Amino acid sequence: MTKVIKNGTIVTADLTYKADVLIDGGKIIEIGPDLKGDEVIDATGCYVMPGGIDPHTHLEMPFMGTYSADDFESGTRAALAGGTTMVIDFALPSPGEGLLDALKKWDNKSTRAHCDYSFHMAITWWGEQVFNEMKEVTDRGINTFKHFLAYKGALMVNDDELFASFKRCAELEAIPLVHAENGDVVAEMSAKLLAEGNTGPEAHAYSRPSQVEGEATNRAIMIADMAGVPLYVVHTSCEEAHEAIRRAKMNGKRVWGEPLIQHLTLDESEYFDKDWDHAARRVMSPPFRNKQHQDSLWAGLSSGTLSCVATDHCAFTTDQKRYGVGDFTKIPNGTGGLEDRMPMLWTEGVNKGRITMNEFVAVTSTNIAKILNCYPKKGAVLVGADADLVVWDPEATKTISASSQQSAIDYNVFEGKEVKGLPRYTLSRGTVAWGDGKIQSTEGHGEFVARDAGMPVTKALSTWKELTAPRPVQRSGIPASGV
Ligand code: DUC
Ligand code: ZN
Ligand code: ZN
Ligand code: ZN
Repeated sequence: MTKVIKNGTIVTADLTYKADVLIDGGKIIEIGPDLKGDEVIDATGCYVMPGGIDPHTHLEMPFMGTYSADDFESGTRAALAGGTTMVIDFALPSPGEGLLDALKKWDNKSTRAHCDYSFHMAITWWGEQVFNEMKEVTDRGINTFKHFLAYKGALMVNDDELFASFKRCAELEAIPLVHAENGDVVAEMSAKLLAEGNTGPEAHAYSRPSQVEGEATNRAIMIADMAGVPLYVVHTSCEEAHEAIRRAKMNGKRVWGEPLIQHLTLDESEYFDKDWDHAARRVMSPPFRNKQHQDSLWAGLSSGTLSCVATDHCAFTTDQKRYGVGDFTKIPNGTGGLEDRMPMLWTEGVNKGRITMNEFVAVTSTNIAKILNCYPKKGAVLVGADADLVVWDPEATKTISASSQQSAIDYNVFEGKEVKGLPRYTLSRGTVAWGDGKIQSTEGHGEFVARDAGMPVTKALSTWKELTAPRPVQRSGIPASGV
Protein backbone atom coordinates (compact mmCIF):
# COMPACT_ATOMS: atom_id res chain seq x y z
CA MET A 1 0.00 0.00 0.00
CA THR A 2 1.55 3.27 -1.08
CA LYS A 3 0.64 6.70 0.28
CA VAL A 4 1.07 10.00 -1.47
CA ILE A 5 1.19 13.45 0.10
CA LYS A 6 -0.26 15.73 -2.57
CA ASN A 7 -0.42 19.46 -3.31
CA GLY A 8 1.96 20.57 -0.58
CA THR A 9 5.13 22.66 -0.58
CA ILE A 10 8.20 20.81 0.63
CA VAL A 11 10.32 22.77 3.09
CA THR A 12 13.71 21.42 4.07
CA ALA A 13 16.72 22.98 5.76
CA ASP A 14 17.90 24.30 2.39
CA LEU A 15 15.04 24.27 -0.13
CA THR A 16 11.40 25.24 -0.58
CA TYR A 17 9.57 23.75 -3.60
CA LYS A 18 6.27 22.28 -4.73
CA ALA A 19 6.21 18.48 -5.09
CA ASP A 20 4.32 15.37 -4.01
CA VAL A 21 5.88 12.74 -1.77
CA LEU A 22 5.32 9.01 -2.37
CA ILE A 23 5.74 6.65 0.56
CA ASP A 24 6.04 2.88 0.75
CA GLY A 25 7.25 0.55 3.49
CA GLY A 26 7.75 3.44 5.87
CA LYS A 27 10.16 5.24 3.54
CA ILE A 28 10.05 8.01 0.96
CA ILE A 29 10.32 6.31 -2.44
CA GLU A 30 9.73 9.21 -4.81
CA ILE A 31 9.48 13.02 -4.80
CA GLY A 32 8.08 14.87 -7.80
CA PRO A 33 5.05 16.33 -9.57
CA ASP A 34 1.76 14.47 -10.06
CA LEU A 35 2.59 11.29 -8.16
CA LYS A 36 -0.06 8.63 -7.64
CA GLY A 37 -0.52 6.36 -4.63
CA ASP A 38 -3.12 4.00 -3.12
CA GLU A 39 -3.95 6.49 -0.39
CA VAL A 40 -3.89 10.29 -0.70
CA ILE A 41 -2.99 12.73 2.06
CA ASP A 42 -4.05 16.21 1.09
CA ALA A 43 -1.47 18.90 1.86
CA THR A 44 -3.18 21.80 0.07
CA GLY A 45 -2.04 25.05 1.68
CA CYS A 46 0.50 23.17 3.81
CA TYR A 47 4.23 22.74 4.10
CA VAL A 48 5.68 19.22 4.09
CA MET A 49 8.69 19.14 6.40
CA PRO A 50 10.88 16.58 8.13
CA GLY A 51 9.24 15.55 11.41
CA GLY A 52 10.71 17.29 14.41
CA ILE A 53 13.45 15.67 16.47
CA ASP A 54 13.60 16.62 20.14
CA PRO A 55 17.13 15.82 21.26
CA HIS A 56 16.46 16.33 24.95
CA THR A 57 13.70 14.59 26.93
CA HIS A 58 13.40 12.94 30.35
CA LEU A 59 10.50 10.49 30.22
CA GLU A 60 9.64 8.54 33.39
CA MET A 61 12.95 9.62 34.85
CA PRO A 62 13.76 8.98 38.52
CA PHE A 63 14.70 12.44 39.78
CA MET A 64 14.60 14.38 43.07
CA GLY A 65 12.72 11.67 44.93
CA THR A 66 10.06 10.99 42.30
CA TYR A 67 9.57 10.09 38.62
CA SER A 68 8.83 12.59 35.86
CA ALA A 69 5.13 12.22 35.09
CA ASP A 70 5.20 11.76 31.30
CA ASP A 71 6.39 8.30 30.30
CA PHE A 72 7.23 7.05 26.81
CA GLU A 73 3.51 6.55 26.14
CA SER A 74 2.15 10.00 26.97
CA GLY A 75 5.41 11.77 26.12
CA THR A 76 5.59 10.46 22.57
CA ARG A 77 1.86 11.12 22.06
CA ALA A 78 2.58 14.73 22.99
CA ALA A 79 5.50 14.74 20.58
CA LEU A 80 3.40 13.56 17.63
CA ALA A 81 0.56 16.00 18.38
CA GLY A 82 3.13 18.78 18.05
CA GLY A 83 4.83 17.52 14.88
CA THR A 84 7.79 15.79 16.53
CA THR A 85 8.54 12.28 15.25
CA MET A 86 11.63 11.34 17.24
CA VAL A 87 12.82 11.94 20.79
CA ILE A 88 16.22 11.31 22.31
CA ASP A 89 15.90 10.46 25.98
CA PHE A 90 18.60 10.20 28.65
CA ALA A 91 19.36 6.76 30.11
CA LEU A 92 20.38 7.72 33.64
CA PRO A 93 22.34 5.30 35.84
CA SER A 94 22.17 6.19 39.51
CA PRO A 95 25.67 6.80 40.87
CA GLY A 96 27.31 3.35 41.21
CA GLU A 97 24.91 1.67 38.80
CA GLY A 98 26.29 0.11 35.59
CA LEU A 99 25.54 1.77 32.26
CA LEU A 100 24.22 -1.44 30.74
CA ASP A 101 21.92 -2.02 33.73
CA ALA A 102 20.50 1.48 33.27
CA LEU A 103 20.11 0.87 29.56
CA LYS A 104 18.01 -2.24 30.25
CA LYS A 105 15.58 -0.09 32.25
CA TRP A 106 15.29 2.43 29.40
CA ASP A 107 14.83 -0.41 26.90
CA ASN A 108 11.87 -1.61 28.98
CA LYS A 109 10.26 1.81 29.44
CA SER A 110 10.54 2.70 25.78
CA THR A 111 8.58 -0.32 24.51
CA ARG A 112 5.47 1.88 24.85
CA ALA A 113 6.71 4.67 22.55
CA HIS A 114 4.39 5.92 19.78
CA CYS A 115 7.26 7.40 17.76
CA ASP A 116 10.90 6.53 17.11
CA TYR A 117 13.45 7.30 19.77
CA SER A 118 17.08 7.00 20.70
CA PHE A 119 19.08 7.45 23.89
CA HIS A 120 21.96 9.45 25.26
CA MET A 121 23.82 7.75 28.12
CA ALA A 122 24.49 9.79 31.26
CA ILE A 123 27.84 9.51 33.05
CA THR A 124 26.91 10.11 36.70
CA TRP A 125 29.99 8.55 38.32
CA TRP A 126 33.40 7.35 37.18
CA GLY A 127 35.32 4.07 37.46
CA GLU A 128 36.74 1.16 35.48
CA GLN A 129 33.28 -0.31 34.94
CA VAL A 130 32.02 2.92 33.40
CA PHE A 131 35.14 3.25 31.25
CA ASN A 132 34.66 -0.31 29.91
CA GLU A 133 30.90 -0.15 29.46
CA MET A 134 31.11 3.05 27.43
CA LYS A 135 32.46 0.91 24.58
CA GLU A 136 29.52 -1.51 24.82
CA VAL A 137 27.13 1.41 24.90
CA THR A 138 28.55 2.79 21.64
CA ASP A 139 28.34 -0.74 20.15
CA ARG A 140 24.61 -0.59 20.99
CA GLY A 141 24.17 2.51 18.82
CA ILE A 142 24.41 5.23 21.46
CA ASN A 143 27.14 7.68 20.49
CA THR A 144 26.47 10.47 23.02
CA PHE A 145 27.37 10.71 26.73
CA LYS A 146 25.82 13.33 29.01
CA HIS A 147 27.58 14.93 31.98
CA PHE A 148 26.01 17.02 34.73
CA LEU A 149 28.17 19.80 36.18
CA ALA A 150 25.24 20.64 38.49
CA TYR A 151 23.25 18.60 41.06
CA LYS A 152 26.09 18.32 43.57
CA GLY A 153 25.87 15.18 45.72
CA ALA A 154 23.58 13.49 43.18
CA LEU A 155 24.36 13.47 39.46
CA MET A 156 27.29 15.91 39.32
CA VAL A 157 30.71 14.82 38.08
CA ASN A 158 33.90 16.63 39.06
CA ASP A 159 36.43 17.97 36.58
CA ASP A 160 38.78 14.96 36.89
CA GLU A 161 35.88 12.65 36.05
CA LEU A 162 34.75 14.95 33.28
CA PHE A 163 38.21 15.00 31.72
CA ALA A 164 38.53 11.20 31.98
CA SER A 165 35.14 10.67 30.37
CA PHE A 166 35.78 13.22 27.61
CA LYS A 167 39.06 11.45 26.75
CA ARG A 168 37.17 8.15 26.61
CA CYS A 169 34.61 9.78 24.28
CA ALA A 170 37.50 10.93 22.07
CA GLU A 171 38.83 7.35 21.85
CA LEU A 172 35.39 6.00 21.00
CA GLU A 173 34.64 8.87 18.60
CA ALA A 174 31.53 9.59 20.64
CA ILE A 175 30.23 13.06 21.48
CA PRO A 176 30.00 14.30 25.07
CA LEU A 177 27.03 16.41 26.17
CA VAL A 178 27.13 18.72 29.14
CA HIS A 179 24.60 20.29 31.51
CA ALA A 180 26.69 23.34 32.26
CA GLU A 181 26.01 24.97 35.62
CA ASN A 182 28.61 25.23 38.40
CA GLY A 183 27.14 22.82 40.96
CA ASP A 184 29.45 23.91 43.80
CA VAL A 185 28.41 27.55 43.50
CA VAL A 186 24.71 26.64 43.16
CA ALA A 187 24.92 24.52 46.34
CA GLU A 188 26.54 27.40 48.29
CA MET A 189 24.04 29.98 47.07
CA SER A 190 21.08 27.69 47.74
CA ALA A 191 22.21 27.05 51.32
CA LYS A 192 22.67 30.79 51.93
CA LEU A 193 19.25 31.66 50.48
CA LEU A 194 17.56 29.02 52.63
CA ALA A 195 19.43 30.14 55.76
CA GLU A 196 18.19 33.68 55.14
CA GLY A 197 14.62 32.47 54.94
CA ASN A 198 14.21 32.54 51.16
CA THR A 199 12.37 29.27 50.78
CA GLY A 200 10.01 30.02 47.85
CA PRO A 201 10.36 29.02 44.19
CA GLU A 202 11.71 32.46 43.14
CA ALA A 203 14.84 31.67 45.19
CA HIS A 204 15.56 28.84 42.73
CA ALA A 205 16.26 31.49 40.08
CA TYR A 206 18.46 33.52 42.47
CA SER A 207 20.46 30.38 43.29
CA ARG A 208 21.61 29.84 39.68
CA PRO A 209 22.42 33.16 37.99
CA SER A 210 23.68 33.22 34.42
CA GLN A 211 27.32 33.41 35.57
CA VAL A 212 27.18 29.84 36.93
CA GLU A 213 26.16 28.72 33.45
CA GLY A 214 28.72 30.87 31.64
CA GLU A 215 31.55 29.60 33.81
CA ALA A 216 30.62 25.94 33.45
CA THR A 217 30.05 26.21 29.70
CA ASN A 218 33.46 27.76 29.16
CA ARG A 219 35.11 25.19 31.46
CA ALA A 220 33.49 22.28 29.65
CA ILE A 221 34.53 23.71 26.27
CA MET A 222 38.16 24.06 27.36
CA ILE A 223 38.24 20.58 28.92
CA ALA A 224 36.70 19.10 25.76
CA ASP A 225 39.33 20.86 23.68
CA MET A 226 42.13 19.42 25.83
CA ALA A 227 40.55 15.97 25.50
CA GLY A 228 40.36 16.43 21.74
CA VAL A 229 36.62 15.94 21.47
CA PRO A 230 33.70 18.04 20.17
CA LEU A 231 31.05 19.16 22.67
CA TYR A 232 27.28 19.55 22.68
CA VAL A 233 26.00 21.96 25.33
CA VAL A 234 22.39 21.23 26.37
CA HIS A 235 19.87 23.89 27.37
CA THR A 236 21.97 26.98 26.64
CA SER A 237 19.89 29.67 28.32
CA CYS A 238 22.00 32.82 28.63
CA GLU A 239 24.36 35.21 26.88
CA GLU A 240 27.42 34.15 28.92
CA ALA A 241 27.04 30.53 27.80
CA HIS A 242 26.21 31.56 24.25
CA GLU A 243 29.26 33.83 24.22
CA ALA A 244 31.53 30.93 25.24
CA ILE A 245 30.04 28.80 22.46
CA ARG A 246 30.39 31.58 19.88
CA ARG A 247 34.01 32.17 20.86
CA ALA A 248 34.79 28.45 20.62
CA LYS A 249 33.18 28.27 17.18
CA MET A 250 35.15 31.28 15.98
CA ASN A 251 38.31 29.48 17.13
CA GLY A 252 37.41 26.48 14.99
CA LYS A 253 36.16 24.20 17.76
CA ARG A 254 33.26 21.88 17.11
CA VAL A 255 30.86 23.04 19.82
CA TRP A 256 27.09 23.12 19.54
CA GLY A 257 24.53 24.94 21.70
CA GLU A 258 20.91 23.96 22.29
CA PRO A 259 18.42 26.59 23.48
CA LEU A 260 15.07 25.36 24.80
CA ILE A 261 11.74 26.65 23.55
CA GLN A 262 10.95 27.58 27.17
CA HIS A 263 13.99 29.87 27.50
CA LEU A 264 13.28 31.44 24.11
CA THR A 265 9.68 32.34 24.91
CA LEU A 266 9.18 32.54 28.70
CA ASP A 267 11.11 34.85 31.01
CA GLU A 268 12.00 35.24 34.68
CA SER A 269 8.88 37.31 35.44
CA GLU A 270 7.13 33.91 35.68
CA TYR A 271 8.82 33.49 39.11
CA PHE A 272 8.14 36.87 40.69
CA ASP A 273 4.91 38.15 42.28
CA LYS A 274 3.19 34.96 41.25
CA ASP A 275 1.38 32.39 43.40
CA TRP A 276 3.53 29.54 44.70
CA ASP A 277 2.15 26.90 42.30
CA HIS A 278 2.57 29.14 39.25
CA ALA A 279 6.24 29.79 40.02
CA ALA A 280 7.04 26.24 41.17
CA ARG A 281 5.57 24.74 38.01
CA ARG A 282 8.18 26.74 36.11
CA VAL A 283 11.15 25.74 38.24
CA MET A 284 13.70 24.13 36.01
CA SER A 285 17.48 24.26 35.61
CA PRO A 286 18.70 26.51 34.19
CA PRO A 287 15.86 28.84 35.22
CA PHE A 288 14.04 31.26 32.93
CA ARG A 289 16.12 34.39 32.21
CA ASN A 290 15.47 38.04 31.31
CA LYS A 291 14.73 39.55 27.87
CA GLN A 292 18.38 40.32 27.08
CA HIS A 293 19.27 36.65 27.39
CA GLN A 294 16.30 35.73 25.22
CA ASP A 295 17.45 38.17 22.53
CA SER A 296 20.88 36.54 22.62
CA LEU A 297 19.35 33.08 22.07
CA TRP A 298 17.26 34.27 19.13
CA ALA A 299 20.33 35.92 17.62
CA GLY A 300 22.18 32.61 18.00
CA LEU A 301 19.48 30.77 16.06
CA SER A 302 19.43 33.23 13.16
CA SER A 303 23.21 33.55 12.96
CA GLY A 304 23.86 29.83 13.36
CA THR A 305 25.93 30.05 16.55
CA LEU A 306 23.21 28.01 18.28
CA SER A 307 22.17 24.85 16.51
CA CYS A 308 19.07 23.05 17.84
CA VAL A 309 15.89 23.88 19.74
CA ALA A 310 14.90 21.27 22.34
CA THR A 311 12.53 21.01 25.32
CA ASP A 312 14.31 19.16 28.16
CA HIS A 313 10.76 17.79 28.61
CA CYS A 314 10.71 16.69 32.25
CA ALA A 315 7.16 17.16 33.44
CA PHE A 316 6.00 17.03 37.08
CA THR A 317 2.45 17.42 38.35
CA THR A 318 1.47 20.22 40.74
CA ASP A 319 1.36 17.68 43.58
CA GLN A 320 4.93 16.63 42.79
CA LYS A 321 6.06 20.26 42.65
CA ARG A 322 4.59 20.72 46.15
CA TYR A 323 7.28 18.41 47.59
CA GLY A 324 9.22 21.66 47.75
CA VAL A 325 6.81 23.73 49.87
CA GLY A 326 9.03 25.34 52.52
CA ASP A 327 12.28 24.45 50.69
CA PHE A 328 12.76 25.45 47.06
CA THR A 329 15.66 23.00 46.66
CA LYS A 330 13.15 20.14 46.93
CA ILE A 331 10.91 21.31 44.07
CA PRO A 332 11.43 18.73 41.30
CA ASN A 333 13.24 20.58 38.50
CA GLY A 334 11.63 20.40 35.09
CA THR A 335 9.00 21.67 32.69
CA GLY A 336 7.12 20.22 29.72
CA GLY A 337 7.14 21.36 26.11
CA LEU A 338 7.13 18.36 23.75
CA GLU A 339 3.74 19.19 22.23
CA ASP A 340 4.37 22.93 22.05
CA ARG A 341 7.99 23.21 20.82
CA MET A 342 7.25 23.36 17.10
CA PRO A 343 4.04 25.50 17.20
CA MET A 344 5.66 27.95 19.66
CA LEU A 345 8.86 28.22 17.62
CA TRP A 346 6.91 28.73 14.40
CA THR A 347 4.71 31.38 16.03
CA GLU A 348 7.48 33.28 17.80
CA GLY A 349 10.22 32.56 15.27
CA VAL A 350 8.89 32.23 11.71
CA ASN A 351 5.73 34.34 12.05
CA LYS A 352 7.68 37.16 13.74
CA GLY A 353 10.46 37.10 11.13
CA ARG A 354 13.21 36.01 13.54
CA ILE A 355 14.03 32.83 11.60
CA THR A 356 13.11 31.55 8.15
CA MET A 357 11.08 28.41 7.48
CA ASN A 358 14.26 26.67 6.34
CA GLU A 359 16.03 27.67 9.53
CA PHE A 360 13.02 26.34 11.44
CA VAL A 361 13.54 22.92 9.84
CA ALA A 362 17.27 23.09 10.51
CA VAL A 363 16.93 23.83 14.22
CA THR A 364 13.99 21.53 14.93
CA SER A 365 15.21 18.51 12.95
CA THR A 366 18.01 18.47 10.39
CA ASN A 367 20.90 19.90 12.43
CA ILE A 368 20.47 17.47 15.28
CA ALA A 369 20.05 14.51 12.90
CA LYS A 370 23.47 15.39 11.47
CA ILE A 371 25.13 15.97 14.83
CA LEU A 372 23.76 12.72 16.25
CA ASN A 373 24.61 10.73 13.14
CA CYS A 374 21.14 9.63 12.08
CA TYR A 375 20.91 11.83 8.95
CA PRO A 376 19.44 11.33 6.36
CA LYS A 377 17.44 8.42 7.81
CA LYS A 378 15.92 11.18 9.98
CA GLY A 379 15.76 14.93 9.46
CA ALA A 380 15.40 14.83 5.67
CA VAL A 381 12.83 14.81 2.87
CA LEU A 382 14.83 12.62 0.49
CA VAL A 383 14.25 9.38 -1.39
CA GLY A 384 15.31 6.57 0.96
CA ALA A 385 14.75 8.56 4.15
CA ASP A 386 12.24 7.40 6.77
CA ALA A 387 8.82 8.92 6.08
CA ASP A 388 8.86 10.84 9.37
CA LEU A 389 7.06 13.90 8.07
CA VAL A 390 4.85 16.71 9.22
CA VAL A 391 2.19 18.29 7.06
CA TRP A 392 2.24 21.78 8.55
CA ASP A 393 -0.72 24.12 8.26
CA PRO A 394 0.62 27.68 8.66
CA GLU A 395 -2.92 29.09 8.99
CA ALA A 396 -4.17 26.75 11.74
CA THR A 397 -4.51 28.33 15.17
CA LYS A 398 -5.13 27.26 18.73
CA THR A 399 -4.83 28.51 22.28
CA ILE A 400 -2.48 26.28 24.25
CA SER A 401 -4.25 24.73 27.22
CA ALA A 402 -3.64 21.90 29.65
CA SER A 403 -7.26 20.90 29.12
CA SER A 404 -6.56 19.68 25.60
CA GLN A 405 -2.93 18.50 25.83
CA GLN A 406 -1.56 14.96 25.57
CA SER A 407 0.86 15.34 28.49
CA ALA A 408 -0.16 13.63 31.74
CA ILE A 409 0.38 16.72 33.89
CA ASP A 410 -2.33 19.09 35.11
CA TYR A 411 -1.01 22.41 33.74
CA ASN A 412 0.99 23.82 30.84
CA VAL A 413 3.70 26.48 31.17
CA PHE A 414 2.51 27.97 27.85
CA GLU A 415 -1.15 28.10 29.02
CA GLY A 416 -3.11 30.76 27.11
CA LYS A 417 -0.51 31.36 24.37
CA GLU A 418 -2.07 31.73 20.92
CA VAL A 419 -0.17 29.80 18.27
CA LYS A 420 -0.54 30.01 14.49
CA GLY A 421 1.04 27.11 12.61
CA LEU A 422 0.19 23.52 13.61
CA PRO A 423 0.59 20.00 12.26
CA ARG A 424 -2.37 18.87 10.15
CA TYR A 425 -0.83 15.39 9.93
CA THR A 426 2.24 13.88 11.56
CA LEU A 427 3.58 10.72 9.92
CA SER A 428 5.82 8.27 11.74
CA ARG A 429 7.59 5.97 9.24
CA GLY A 430 4.72 6.44 6.83
CA THR A 431 1.92 5.85 9.33
CA VAL A 432 -0.41 8.77 10.04
CA ALA A 433 0.16 9.12 13.78
CA TRP A 434 -1.62 12.46 14.27
CA GLY A 435 -4.41 13.75 12.04
CA ASP A 436 -7.87 15.33 12.25
CA GLY A 437 -6.91 16.67 15.67
CA LYS A 438 -6.44 13.18 17.12
CA ILE A 439 -3.73 10.67 17.93
CA GLN A 440 -4.05 7.81 15.42
CA SER A 441 -0.86 5.91 16.25
CA THR A 442 -0.55 2.85 18.43
CA GLU A 443 1.45 2.41 21.57
CA GLY A 444 4.64 0.49 20.78
CA HIS A 445 4.88 1.64 17.16
CA GLY A 446 8.10 3.52 17.96
CA GLU A 447 11.45 1.90 17.25
CA PHE A 448 14.91 2.45 18.66
CA VAL A 449 17.22 4.31 16.27
CA ALA A 450 20.83 3.17 16.53
CA ARG A 451 23.43 5.89 15.94
CA ASP A 452 26.97 4.81 15.18
CA ALA A 453 29.97 6.50 16.70
CA GLY A 454 32.84 7.61 14.54
CA MET A 455 31.36 9.92 11.95
CA PRO A 456 33.67 12.52 10.42
CA VAL A 457 32.10 15.29 12.45
CA THR A 458 33.72 13.93 15.64
CA LYS A 459 37.11 15.21 14.51
CA ALA A 460 38.07 17.96 16.93
CA LEU A 461 40.55 20.75 16.42
CA SER A 462 43.22 19.45 18.75
CA THR A 463 43.58 15.87 19.87
CA TRP A 464 44.69 14.56 23.22
CA LYS A 465 47.62 12.79 21.52
CA GLU A 466 48.90 16.03 19.95
CA LEU A 467 48.56 17.94 23.18
CA THR A 468 50.45 15.38 25.24
CA ALA A 469 53.10 14.33 22.71
CA PRO A 470 56.61 15.01 24.01
CA ARG A 471 57.91 18.25 22.53
CA PRO A 472 61.16 20.08 22.78
CA VAL A 473 61.43 22.54 25.63
CA GLN A 474 61.82 26.08 24.38
CA ARG A 475 63.83 28.40 26.68
CA SER A 476 64.69 31.98 26.00
CA GLY A 477 67.23 32.15 23.24
CA ILE A 478 68.34 28.55 23.52
CA PRO A 479 67.49 26.44 20.45
CA ALA A 480 65.14 23.59 21.20
CA SER A 481 67.64 20.99 20.05
CA GLY A 482 69.64 22.02 23.10
CA VAL A 483 72.93 22.59 21.32
N1 DUC B 1 16.94 20.26 34.38
C1 DUC B 1 15.67 20.21 34.66
O1 DUC B 1 15.05 21.24 34.88
N2 DUC B 1 15.05 19.01 34.70
C2 DUC B 1 15.68 17.81 34.37
C3 DUC B 1 17.13 17.84 34.44
C4 DUC B 1 17.71 19.17 34.25
O2 DUC B 1 18.87 19.29 34.01
ZN1 ZN C 1 20.15 19.45 32.30
ZN1 ZN D 1 -0.63 31.51 38.20
ZN1 ZN E 1 17.75 17.59 30.74
